[in-house]
Amino acid sequence: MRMLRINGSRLLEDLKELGRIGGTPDGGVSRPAMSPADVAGREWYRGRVEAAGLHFREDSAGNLSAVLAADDPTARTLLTGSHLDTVPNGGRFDGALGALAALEALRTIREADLRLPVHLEAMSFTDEEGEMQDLLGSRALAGTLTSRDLDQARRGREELGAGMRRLGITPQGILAARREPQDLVAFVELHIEQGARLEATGVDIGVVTSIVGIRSHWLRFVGQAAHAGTAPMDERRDALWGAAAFVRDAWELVMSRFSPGVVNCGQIHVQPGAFNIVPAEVRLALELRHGTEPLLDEMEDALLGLAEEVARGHHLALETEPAAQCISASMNETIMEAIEKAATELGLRHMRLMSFAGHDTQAMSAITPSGMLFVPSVDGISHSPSEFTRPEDLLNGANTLLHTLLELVPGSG
Ligand code: HGY
Ligand code: MN
Ligand code: MN
Repeated sequence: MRMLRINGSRLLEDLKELGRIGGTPDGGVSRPAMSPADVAGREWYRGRVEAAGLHFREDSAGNLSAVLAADDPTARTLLTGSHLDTVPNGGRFDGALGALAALEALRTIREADLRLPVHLEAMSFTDEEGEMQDLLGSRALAGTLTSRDLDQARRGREELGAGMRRLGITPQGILAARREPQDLVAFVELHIEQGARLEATGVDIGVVTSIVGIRSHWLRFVGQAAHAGTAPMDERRDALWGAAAFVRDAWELVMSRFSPGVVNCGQIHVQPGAFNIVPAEVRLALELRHGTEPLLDEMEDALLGLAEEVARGHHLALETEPAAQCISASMNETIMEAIEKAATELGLRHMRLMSFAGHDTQAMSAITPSGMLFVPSVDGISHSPSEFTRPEDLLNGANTLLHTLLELVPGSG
């Protein structure tokens, strides 16, 4: 089995084909979860699974998978995979690499006619990127998603409802998608690093030790609409002036007190929204990340306290609304060692590192031993059309995933 390798040209061709679905003129891709482009990507994936002679499965949360069944129907399942959905105008490798390399690993094992004592299942999880709810599909599979999470869908219940109808899923189905832990062996995910540490250190494979916790809120700064010409500057209750002051102060707070934690305000909506009206209301997306829950608690309190203070100082009202969150997670030592062994046998340099990107693996670690491996991102760029990973790194990652899975098959050692 040591000499087994994936079919590199087939994987690269799959990545190219999938990248055309929702492809953007600047070489990026836009397949936000539950969008028509996402539906097209899912249909394409189903075709590839069936063309490979693998069993296609879709659960009640819309998680898709390819299954290579063991001869023994009572066998447990070794899971791998990632996600097909993307951020708006994102890159061609975030999620796609892990989902398609997992499919390629199953195809390779099937073609080698290896009879394993476990079912192998390559997943593609619903809405990893949190278009509606962070890690929606993997948290549903792990049984940690709640109806409150669905109520807090980032695009609101109406758009969530339309998206669910597009996928043919229901809230009840999503909340019933939990798998039994005793049926599972482990979960392993291949992903691009989305940062620059591997590239900077000349290392081929990143072995993830832990994954960041993420929290998010909608902040609503409320002032008073007024005439942009006649209202005296010192009497204005300008919601955007306050929100802008908060963004600036939040940056400084996190940089000075919570590094390496991070904060981001990725969306802002101004009402009424006209050149000549002083903004009455601003809705601001606040996201914060840190390595542990206690640090996140401290950071969240400090940021929400800052928002209150800035609102007061600008004579504004403030409303906060939790939006989505996912809990930080430590990776399983046995799986980290299996990744390191696979990389070493393939002659690849590897290093352990933390992930400040969120991943399905952190959701899966709630239900089964989970681990994750990275390949380098050129210039550390991701969530951008410029996201790129060299073909040899893509194939190194896929072969390391293949041999990690074989390493984790019970009795294979
Ligand atoms: O936002 C993230 O970290 C991930 O790409 N969903
Ligand atoms: Mn991802
Ligand atoms: Mn992403």
